Amino acid sequence: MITVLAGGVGAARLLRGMVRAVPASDVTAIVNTADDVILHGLHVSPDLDTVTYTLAEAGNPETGWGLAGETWQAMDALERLGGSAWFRLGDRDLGTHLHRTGRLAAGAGLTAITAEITAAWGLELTLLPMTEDRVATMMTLAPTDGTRTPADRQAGEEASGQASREVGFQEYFVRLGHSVAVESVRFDGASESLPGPGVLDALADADVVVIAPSNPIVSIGPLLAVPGIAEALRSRRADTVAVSPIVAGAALKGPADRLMRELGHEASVVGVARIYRDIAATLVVDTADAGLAAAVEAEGMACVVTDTIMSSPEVAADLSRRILEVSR
Ligand code: FO1
Repeated sequence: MITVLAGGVGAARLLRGMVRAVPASDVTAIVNTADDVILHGLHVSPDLDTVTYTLAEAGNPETGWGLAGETWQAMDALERLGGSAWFRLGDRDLGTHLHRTGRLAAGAGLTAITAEITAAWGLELTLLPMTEDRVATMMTLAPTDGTRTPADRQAGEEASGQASREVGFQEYFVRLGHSVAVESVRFDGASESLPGPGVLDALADADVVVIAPSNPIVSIGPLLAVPGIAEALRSRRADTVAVSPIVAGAALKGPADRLMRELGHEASVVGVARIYRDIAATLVVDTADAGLAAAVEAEGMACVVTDTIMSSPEVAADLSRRILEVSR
């Protein structure tokens, strides 16, 4: 069995390749749920849905999230009523959230509900929510008066009266378009959460564990914050392979590079190695970073250089095969 630690878009692209390299029934993805959000009374699980729709070949290829060919009648009706529609929920996507919310209200767990949804889409891989408990990524935004040092920041806040403020992940990522500097990130509820059903078994029983090229801070970070998961990974570090989401110092999509810098990490494959070296023995980097392979190895990880830009499912399948070769 291959177990993949997954966030949203980057992980979905890798999984699309993985199920072309090995039977989908051999693949289990442990998926971040700290992006989940309750909107209009509905429980939305963006990373679970992004992986589901992408693997079902029904995802919106432009955005990477939501369904292709969506209509927006419900959002338009909501706006007419003065409701907030900044988080775009398409008419068909709403069916997923109606089902999930109704089943949760009936007492079903998120893992069983996710299995119902993947079965309905005819998927054979297993998606496991990292936990069934509430964990929410919260972003503390840096004061906008541009102060940088803690002392200046303290003075700045007193002077401008602008305390740094905390917002939910989707408000940061979507409403603010992740265009604001972040001072700190926390995963509310993580320390009290339990790994979801099947999660620790999926880590213990896997022939290889792959950390997908998702955002190390806000997609993989929450997984590692669920008690038990990081420990399980450390115990099998030797056959765990991480794929860098940073290529030539930048994220292919989303704010991973900026977030890493704002939180004191180096936004490079070396910075990624420092984050993952305790839980994975190998880091896969893109050919653009071949010159940094020695620097990655100096951080204590083996470094594999290959094409990691998954421009097509076939490239993702080649990357998956390379990952599985390395881990043997
Ligand atoms: N991302 C956006 O940038 N804008 C949106 O309006 C938006 C809506 C949305 C609806 C359902 C869903 O499953 C994902 C959605 N996303 C949207 C992506 C979402 O913010 C994800 O959390 C990110 O892709 C990070 O994983």
